[in-house]
Amino acid sequence: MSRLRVAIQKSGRLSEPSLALLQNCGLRFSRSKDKLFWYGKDFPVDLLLVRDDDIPRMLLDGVCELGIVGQNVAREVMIERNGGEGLDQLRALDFGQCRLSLAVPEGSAVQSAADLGGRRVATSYPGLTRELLAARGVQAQIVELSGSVEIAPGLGTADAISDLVSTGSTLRANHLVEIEALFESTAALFGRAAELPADRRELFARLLSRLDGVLQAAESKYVMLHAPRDALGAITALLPGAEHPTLMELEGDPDRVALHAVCREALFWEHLEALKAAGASAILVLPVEKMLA
Ligand code: PRT
Ligand code: ZN
Repeated sequence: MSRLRVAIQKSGRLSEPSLALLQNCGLRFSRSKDKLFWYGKDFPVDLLLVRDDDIPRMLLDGVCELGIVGQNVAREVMIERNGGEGLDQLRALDFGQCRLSLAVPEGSAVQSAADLGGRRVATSYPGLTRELLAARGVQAQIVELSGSVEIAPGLGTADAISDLVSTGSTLRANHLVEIEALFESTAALFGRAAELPADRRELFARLLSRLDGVLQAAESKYVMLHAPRDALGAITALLPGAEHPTLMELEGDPDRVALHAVCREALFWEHLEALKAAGASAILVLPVEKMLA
C-alpha cells in the first residue's frame, strides 16, 4: 500500500508543536527514541525526524512528500538550491513565529537597511538576506555564520547582523538595536503537489482535510447563550465568524431564546462583555475538538 512521509524537526522549537499537530490529525506512530523514522500505525503516514535545515532539501530530493519547517528555512534552501523555487507552501501554521531582522550595535551610525551598502552583515541566512537587501536596492557584504550571529559586531567581524528575532531579548543582551524587519516567518507545511505520484494523491488530500479540520477547530469556539428575541439581530452581529446560529425556545419564557453557534474567530472578553451589554446572559464558550466540513 502507498504511504506518505512527513519530515519534522527532531529536536528544537518546532518539534513539539509539529508532532502535536500530526497527532491531532489522528496519526499515531511506533516510535523509538533515537531512531529517525517513526512508523505510522493506523494511518499510512510515516514520520522522519531530522534537522530543520534538512527538511526542504529532503522535499526537493523526493525523500519525503511533506515537511513542517519555518518559512525562513524553506525560503533560504530554495534560494540556495533552486533559484528560490521548488516547494509549495500548503498551509501556514500557528507556531514558530519570528522575523528575520537587521540589527546594529547601540549608537551605530547605521539606521536603516539603506545605510548598509558596502558594509558587512553577518547572518545564517545569506541567500534570504542578500535577496531582501537587493529588493531594497542595497548591496552589502554578507558574512555567513552558522550560529552565534549576535556576537559578530562585538568581535569586529560585522557592522550589522541579519538574524531571527522573536522577543528581542537576545538582541538587547548583546547591546544590539533592531532597525528593520526583512521577513516575517511562521512554521508551515510544505510539499511538492505537482510531483506527487498518483497513488498517493488521495491519501495526501485526506491528510490535508484532517489538518484543515484541526486548524479550524483550534480557532473555533462553540458559543451558547440566552438572548431576548428582540436583541437577536444585535447579538448575532456581535459573534465573530458565526454563520447560521441554532435557536431554541426557552421553556416558560417565550420572549427569550437559547442560541448556539460556532464562531470561527477568536472570542475575547471584550466580545463577551459586548454580548452581555446587548442583552445576552448565561454565556458559555466551549472549545471545539474536531471539525469536518
Ligand atoms: O537542530 P536544528 O538545526 O533542527 O535546529 P535550529 O537550532 O536550527 O532551529 P531552532 O529550533 O532554534 O529554530 C527552528 C525554527 O524556529 C527557526 O527556523 C524559526 O523558523 C523558528 N523560530 C521562532 C526561531 C525563533 N522563533 C527564535 N527566537 N528560531 C530561532 N530563534 C532564536 C533567535 O535568533 C535568538 O537567537 O532564538 C533566540 C531567542 O530569540 P529572542 O528574540 O526571543 O531573544
Ligand atoms: Zn537548523
